[in-house]
Amino acid sequence: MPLERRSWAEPFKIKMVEHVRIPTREQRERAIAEAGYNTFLLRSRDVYIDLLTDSGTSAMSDRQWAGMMLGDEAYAGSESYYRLEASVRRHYGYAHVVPTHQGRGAEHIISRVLIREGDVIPGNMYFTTTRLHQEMAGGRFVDVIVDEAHDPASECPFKGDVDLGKLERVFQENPGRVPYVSVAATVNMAGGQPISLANMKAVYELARHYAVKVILDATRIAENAWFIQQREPGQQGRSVGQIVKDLCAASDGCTMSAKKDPLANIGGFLAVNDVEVAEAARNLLVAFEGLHTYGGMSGRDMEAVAIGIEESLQDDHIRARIGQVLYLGEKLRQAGVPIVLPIGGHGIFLDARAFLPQVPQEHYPAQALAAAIYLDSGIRAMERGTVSAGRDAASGEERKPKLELVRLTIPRRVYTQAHMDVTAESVCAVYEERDAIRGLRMTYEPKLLRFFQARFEPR
Ligand code: P71
Repeated sequence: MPLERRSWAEPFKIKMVEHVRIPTREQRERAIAEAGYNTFLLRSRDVYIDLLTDSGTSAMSDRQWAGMMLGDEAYAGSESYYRLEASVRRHYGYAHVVPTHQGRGAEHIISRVLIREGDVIPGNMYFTTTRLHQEMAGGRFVDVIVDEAHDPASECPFKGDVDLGKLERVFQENPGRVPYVSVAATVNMAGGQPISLANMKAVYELARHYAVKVILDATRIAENAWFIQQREPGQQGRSVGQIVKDLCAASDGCTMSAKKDPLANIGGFLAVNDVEVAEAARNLLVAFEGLHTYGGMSGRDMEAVAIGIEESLQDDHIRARIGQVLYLGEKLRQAGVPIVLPIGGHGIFLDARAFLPQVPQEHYPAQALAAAIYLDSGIRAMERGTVSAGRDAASGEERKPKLELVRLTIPRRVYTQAHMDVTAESVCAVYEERDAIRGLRMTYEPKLLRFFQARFEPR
């Protein structure tokens, strides 16, 4: 039954609740000023509906909590590690599993193992931590995503696809200098947009032809698989789990942040098929993460991830998860609010350039819009524009991304439809008052991943 015709409902009922405070206008004004107009610097007690991220913010199931009690906290050879390993092998199909404390731990390790100084890593749009680790290992990231991905209004169903022409050019221009293709499913910075299975397979074929590996960022792969099931010819009637396995089979390994799809509050892993890569990764692991049977996670964390993986691949779960995102997105679209289309997997991305055409990019329109939404209602969103893009590693110039976005990210299994209604009402109210919103000036700029701790003041 298509999502458009029948309403979705959560395939669970609620067993425990956490109260939230609704800050007053006065409290919000003080809080955002104290946070330097950066939503990352707000205290969560000052937030009403927290749509900063879907990372580590999911509600765990009773089964996951029960698993936590069974965690084996042995330093070496934990049973919980072996359960995690079995779950990863079974559901994603890779041979070797290297646990890490979270996604960027896996990115750090794989980047150090595979990248040499001067290497080039093509990928379907950058992600902040992924690119940083590639650069810190001496590599340079090159964007080879299809052009449609950079156009918020394009309704292309697979905006996460790699442009095979661009990819082949990178291979030809850098012989011997491309260690792997970095493919994400879904593509976070493009708006949670999926890559098609056909494109994933074509990338793998082309890379194999040039003897280049493919490393998949599987952080939101279940959401990607859902879009494939809904949109890709020949994929209807196949389960999300089957499609996930096919996507993984078209790669040599993956990095995973278990804080997203796998429904855990912390955790991650690197999984690969090549035993030598796995051994090299495990050697570095003991220096940076921990022993190869925990990698920075406690036994109970590994249990939560192992069970969460299984739950994340159930069709009724993913249908409700994306159904909720779609519900919010449709409300905003119908109200004429400019958002990235098609509506993505993990959140709604407001097009801040179209929303605030009076604010030039140097005045950080997306940062200003996120602050304005918080002021209106206590809802916390995240800037995904110039501040996130940072500076070019070589020239030191500010990067000017085509996409200047504000992400309203929906945690999994946490908020109700009424919370989505309140969110839509707040964004619409800000949209009505948009002419009064001015840009920001940066007053403090950290060197690495500046968006986390940068401070601003109103212009
Ligand atoms: C998100 C996050 C968390 C985050 C990271 C950096 C800046 C702001 C927020 C994390 C991802 C991700 C993808 C596709 C790898 C990581 C790193 N996303 N790949 O979207 O989305 O995983 O956070 O577990 O280290 O809010 P990690």
